[in-house]
Amino acid sequence: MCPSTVVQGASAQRKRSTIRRSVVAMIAVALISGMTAGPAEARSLRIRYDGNDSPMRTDIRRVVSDLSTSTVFLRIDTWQTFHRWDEGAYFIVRFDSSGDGGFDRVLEIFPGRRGFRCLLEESEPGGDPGAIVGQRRATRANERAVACTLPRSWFPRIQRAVRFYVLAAGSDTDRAPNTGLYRWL
Ligand SMILES: [Ca+2]
Ligand SMILES: [Ca+2]
Repeated sequence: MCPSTVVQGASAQRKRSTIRRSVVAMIAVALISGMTAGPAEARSLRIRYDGNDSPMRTDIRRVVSDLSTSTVFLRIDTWQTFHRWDEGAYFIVRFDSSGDGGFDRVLEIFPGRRGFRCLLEESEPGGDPGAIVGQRRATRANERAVACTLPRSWFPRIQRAVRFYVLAAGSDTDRAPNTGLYRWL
């Protein structure tokens, strides 16, 4: 065997073992990312639509909810753009989270000094706010949306039958849904 053949053979072997190592590394990465993405948290994205049915700038167009094992996400989309200083830039959400027919939490989304805030309060069965449970900064994906992400632990006990409604409040109001309550987060 001529020396150059030996050298070529050794280099081909090195190349093969490098490829093998890369393949093993790729499989490991795939497995790890699969493990993190695989048993993903149970989510429950729900989208509800409400008509252009009030003269308000903050007339509700869509209510999006998503419940995970650790958070309650609620987003309100409006038909028009709105800002903190607009009249009626104030939303109230009343929850019957334990599904027993009386309200137990009130969420107020209101304009703070630096942006919208999400204030969660306990509720009287009739819907009047009581003691403060917690407060978080709201997020805005665009000028027609405002959203709150709250710890699920702030709610007493979320049942599948959780019910709620959203109100845009100002000199006028828009309710979503127009009658009754949304079911399930
Ligand atoms: Ca509406
Ligand atoms: Ca409505």
